[in-house]
Amino acid sequence: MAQRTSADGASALTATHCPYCALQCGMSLAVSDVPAPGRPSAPPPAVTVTPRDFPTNRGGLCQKGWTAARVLTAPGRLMEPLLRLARGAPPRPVTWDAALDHVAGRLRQIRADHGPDAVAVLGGGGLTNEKTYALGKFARVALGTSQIDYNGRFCMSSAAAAGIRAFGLDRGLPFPVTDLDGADAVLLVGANVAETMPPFTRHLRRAVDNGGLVVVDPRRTATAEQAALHLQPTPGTDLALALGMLHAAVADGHLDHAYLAERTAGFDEVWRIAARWWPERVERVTGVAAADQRAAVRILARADSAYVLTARGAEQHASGVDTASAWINLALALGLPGRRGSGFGCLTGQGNGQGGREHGQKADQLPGYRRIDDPAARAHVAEVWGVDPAELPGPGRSAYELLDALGAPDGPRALLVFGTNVAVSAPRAGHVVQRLAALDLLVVADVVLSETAELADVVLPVTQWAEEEGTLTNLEGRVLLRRRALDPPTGVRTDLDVLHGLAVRLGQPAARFPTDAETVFEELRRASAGGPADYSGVTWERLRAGEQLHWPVPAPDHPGTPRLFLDRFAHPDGRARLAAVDHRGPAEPPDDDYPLHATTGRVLQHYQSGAQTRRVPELVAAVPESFVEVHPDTAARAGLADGELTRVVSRRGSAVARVRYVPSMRQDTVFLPFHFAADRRANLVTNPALDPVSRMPEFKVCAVRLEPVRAEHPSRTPASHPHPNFAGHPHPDLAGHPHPSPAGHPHPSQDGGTR
Ligand SMILES: Nc1nc2c(c(=O)[nH]1)N[C@H]1C(S)=C(S)[C@@H](COP(=O)(O)OP(=O)(O)OC[C@H]3O[C@@H](n4cnc5c(=O)[nH]c(N)nc54)[C@H](O)[C@@H]3O)O[C@H]1N2
Ligand SMILES: Nc1nc2c(c(=O)[nH]1)N[C@H]1C(S)=C(S)[C@@H](COP(=O)(O)OP(=O)(O)OC[C@H]3O[C@@H](n4cnc5c(=O)[nH]c(N)nc54)[C@H](O)[C@@H]3O)O[C@H]1N2
Ligand code: SF4
Ligand SMILES: [Mo]
Repeated sequence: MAQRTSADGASALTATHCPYCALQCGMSLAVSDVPAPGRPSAPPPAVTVTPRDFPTNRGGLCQKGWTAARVLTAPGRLMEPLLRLARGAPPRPVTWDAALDHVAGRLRQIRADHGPDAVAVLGGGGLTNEKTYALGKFARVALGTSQIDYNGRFCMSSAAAAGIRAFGLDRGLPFPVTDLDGADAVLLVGANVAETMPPFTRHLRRAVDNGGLVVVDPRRTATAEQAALHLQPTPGTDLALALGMLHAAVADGHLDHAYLAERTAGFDEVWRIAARWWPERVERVTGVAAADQRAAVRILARADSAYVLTARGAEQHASGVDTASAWINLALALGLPGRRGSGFGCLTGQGNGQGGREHGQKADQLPGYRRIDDPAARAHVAEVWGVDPAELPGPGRSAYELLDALGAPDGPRALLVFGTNVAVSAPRAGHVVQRLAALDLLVVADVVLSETAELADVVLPVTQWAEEEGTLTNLEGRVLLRRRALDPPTGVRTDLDVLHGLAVRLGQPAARFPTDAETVFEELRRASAGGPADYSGVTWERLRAGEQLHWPVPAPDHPGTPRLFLDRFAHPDGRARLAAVDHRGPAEPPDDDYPLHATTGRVLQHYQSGAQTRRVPELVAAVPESFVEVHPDTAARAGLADGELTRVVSRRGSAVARVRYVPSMRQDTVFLPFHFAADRRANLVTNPALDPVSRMPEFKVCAVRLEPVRAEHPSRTPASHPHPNFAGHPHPDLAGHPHPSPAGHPHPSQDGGTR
């Protein structure tokens, strides 16, 4: 463990990483005024963040990173377990024993009455590798349930499925981020890195200076502003665009014939489809000029070093897997993947979005990126776990299908949530909140009273980030050690402690669920050995020594694998596969009642559901409330002035947002950030249409109309009132859930101290 403070309490530096996104920027934490253990009245520690030079961030941090330490002492930080004995009753603080006894007792009863699959678990891609691993094991072994999935289903599932289909293996970037420094050309598809990973743009400088950055985004984002060429398609038409660009590559003589012959299979079937998508036809479907399609291909084809990178704009669609495949096809046709200085990658989002999809919290998966329906994988993992392979459940429901089934006759009756705030971040969130309310038992482990925790019967306060140790795997497949910088507040426990406490109460041997993260990692090494994501050669010793280890690392003396696929792809014959995919438009096309496309995404200052960043005063001040970006003519047609409140209405529900005139918007499209709560939730309108393979919901396009909000109530920002819907704006999905933030529980709005 890192030495944190000197005896006199002066600050000491801990080298660690940011708590938020997958770039995992290096930072140092200085801690002073550490309160003595057991003295809760002592002043909270002052923690200062300074950037640290690390390859992904090169000494840069975004505003979220700079202010990350605020969440450690945020007003409303959970300090003690809360228990609600009846729906509608206020939750009361209880001891850990009382909380865990209650949860274990209810779980035993529900399992006895309805069977093991009546208990479900949801995890998150922000959890460390150790937590992810322990959560998957806890679900399969201690609960015996198949019903576990995680929020990465909403994030990387389409990219992962397309990557496995094409390359036989899914590692978001199969090369180090720093390889991009030498790129002459980069095609960014549905990625707004200037806001979602600001320090990442340092690696694009050469491409930008060369006139080689091409951005595909329906909006003119801060990223698109830096591009030599911005292709601005209608949301949900990327697949057609990729086919048009492939057509242009063939027609204009840019195919890499030798590479296609030596390293790939499937081009002929793909061409049979792409032949029908000539650029002028694609222009009519996407709105992207044929000449721009050709110019974009030319930029990539002429560069010595070129990359194609996708992110959520391309992938969060009901056709997300095929769309990602179509962009991979283009990269393969140009001969980019698996070559030094060129490549294809998808930008993983969450802090541990990569490791989080490898170690068994996904419905169809066992540790080491193994499949739960593979008998050899079951035998290997069961042996590490000391159980009979026959006892391991099979695959369960995907995240949205799981949420949709809660409380249904054949669905789960209890749900344990670790590290996701689905009441805000799941599609069709109004319906999801109704399903949560239909449960017999909702348990949420979190660091703050998130909107999901507000609905829970039992809330378990856990340690965060700088208060604990653990490993994460960043967007380039590099395993990192996050160090502990300060003691947690008295009264909170780690997620590993929580799982241990519950497992023991459910009759498991105590040693099967260790609470020490390094001990868990030692077991993860063995469980992952021989799997696609092999961590068996990674040790905390090597990480402490600063070794740069990209998986697979199959032996303790193996140097790691910074670049995959240089010699062969991971399919048995070593060849990459082009996938014969065809365009299909958005699941919900606009019509007379809902004439506009709505798309959703992120702003620089907020993270995800906002559970963390809406508690940081600087970030709230920068973006205090939800807005909707609209072309001025579109807004005028709906009778809306700039700055006015509007209701964005879809077939699922409506979200309130302030109109922002953006002249560069497409007239047929509006954009909403999804970071805000209550009646400002973008996900009240989104469409849960799922991709048939990845089960990814269509977050990035649905049909809406804009309506004025008549009697405008006095502007209430999340800072001054976090629950606008409880203030005289009842919302159907909250019926029966009176204000769940009772007096006596610290709440941002009740603590003027930091505002
Ligand atoms: N500030 C901030 N940074 C974050 C996060 C955060 O919440 N806030 N979250 C992290 C996580 S988990 C993730 S997954 C990443 C996400 O990182 P990004 O994928 O970069 O973020 P998004 O804003 O979701 O989507 C990117 C862009 O897709 C565009 N888009 C919408 N529809 C389409 C379409 O049909 N086609 C194309 N080509 N583009 C489309 C949107 O206009 C948007 O600008 O960010 C990570 N970093
Ligand atoms: N409309 C729309 N919706 C989207 C998206 C979109 O682009 N548009 N993007 C989707 C994507 S890509 C993602 S990744 C999801 C993210 O959405 P969420 O999964 O809701 O993400 P967070 O807000 O990061 O939620 C993490 C929660 O875990 C808590 N937490 C943090 N650390 C820990 C820990 O160590 N242990 C425990 N127990 N809890 C912890 C945080 O306080 C927070 O409440 O949203 C998806 N939803
Ligand atoms: S880019 Fe991501 S990892 Fe870096 S400081 Fe910002 S949120 Fe943290
Ligand atoms: Mo994500």
